[in-house]
Amino acid sequence: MSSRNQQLFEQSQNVIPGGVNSPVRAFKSVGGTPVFFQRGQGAYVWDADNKPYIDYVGSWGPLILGHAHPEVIKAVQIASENGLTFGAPTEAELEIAELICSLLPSIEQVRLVSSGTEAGMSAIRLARGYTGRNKIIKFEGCYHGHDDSLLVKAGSGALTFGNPSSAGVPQEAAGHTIVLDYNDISGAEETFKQLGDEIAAVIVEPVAGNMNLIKPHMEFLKTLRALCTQHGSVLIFDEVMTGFRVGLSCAQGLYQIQPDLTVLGKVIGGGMPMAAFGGRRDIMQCLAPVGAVYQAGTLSGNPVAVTAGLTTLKLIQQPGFYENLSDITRQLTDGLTTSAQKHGIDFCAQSVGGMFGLYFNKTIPISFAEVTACDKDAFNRFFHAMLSEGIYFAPSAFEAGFVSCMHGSKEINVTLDAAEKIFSAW
Ligand code: KE4
Repeated sequence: MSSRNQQLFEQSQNVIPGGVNSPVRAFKSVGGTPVFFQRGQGAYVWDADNKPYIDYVGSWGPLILGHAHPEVIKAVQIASENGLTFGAPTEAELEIAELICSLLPSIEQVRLVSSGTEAGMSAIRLARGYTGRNKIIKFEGCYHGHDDSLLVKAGSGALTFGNPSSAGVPQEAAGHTIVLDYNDISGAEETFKQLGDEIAAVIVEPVAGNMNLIKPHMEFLKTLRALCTQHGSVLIFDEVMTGFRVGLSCAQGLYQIQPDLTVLGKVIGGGMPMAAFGGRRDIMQCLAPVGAVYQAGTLSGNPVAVTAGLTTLKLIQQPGFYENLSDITRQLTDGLTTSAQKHGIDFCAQSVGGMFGLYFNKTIPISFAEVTACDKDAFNRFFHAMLSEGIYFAPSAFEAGFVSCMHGSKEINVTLDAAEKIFSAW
């Protein structure tokens, strides 16, 4: 008899394209039937057949406190009883804006929106409006949401402009975007040498998490900062994933690089639809209603999402929060690596704060080319074997994984025992 997951997936595909509301959920990369979840609590989720899993996706990053944290739920319940949205300013929006500005010195002003895509798209428009320039630079393998300007793949050569990476994106929209290689310092230097005063912005994931996890070379981020300063371009750190995930000061604090604009999402919404973009006051003042760059949103800063975010941002400030999160994440990556290598399997892993990457490869990849050369079939085999053991990793070899503060030694040991069982029979 087919599982409830299979029944629901078959039914969903009749009324929802691919049966999902976001492509990566469809398991296209790993194969098989996607898991429909009905409940989450702490480090655990339960599928439509009521099977429990230890969850290492956490809704792709927002759930740093785990599922249904009691303080977040309570705060959301109270906020909801006072009204779901007003389409008018609220004190809660002021409170979270002041909190974000206090936590990130690079952010002097911030605008709340409802998704990371909206935040990234708005930051690009703002940078273009501020500089009066059109060209932007992004990096192969980095994902900044599905705005036309950013759904772009590398052109034929480093200095040619991008081509759409999706149907429906006009060449005119993609044509202003240059796609370079992540961690390629000389490529960035050469591009700015040729086009520097035409570049409105560089947008980069300061730790890449959308081509599995790729750490930046220290010199890479420093070079981007120096080039943007030299040419009057806006350096945008897309911290939708790394924001308050890799540390309380985000990746910009970890690597001590001050961007001009920062894009945030995921953790700041605490599981509710909320994102933000912010940065230098002189740039942010170009935004309507003060400046000429238009940006708006019916549910931007709605009080329920803001309350979930505020509660989350308060709880992650607890002493030792990130030390513990980083430690438990490292226990996972080190344990998996030790187990796989003991059985002669080409496997390695790494983590930054509460996010991690798993690679079926001899060495840790440092570029898009290297990560795409990792053994995807081996990952898919591992993914499904672990899923059968009740361990839910991201359903793609090209995604990062996430740990919450509710993952403890018990969850890590159960995960490592399952991995040892799988690797010993590899
Ligand atoms: P959203 O529009 O999905 O809220 O955010 C887009 C986005 C922007 N910037 C970065 C660095 C991101 O990682 C994301 C979204 N991340 C993906 C996970 N790789 C979300 C999962 C999905 O697309 O369903």
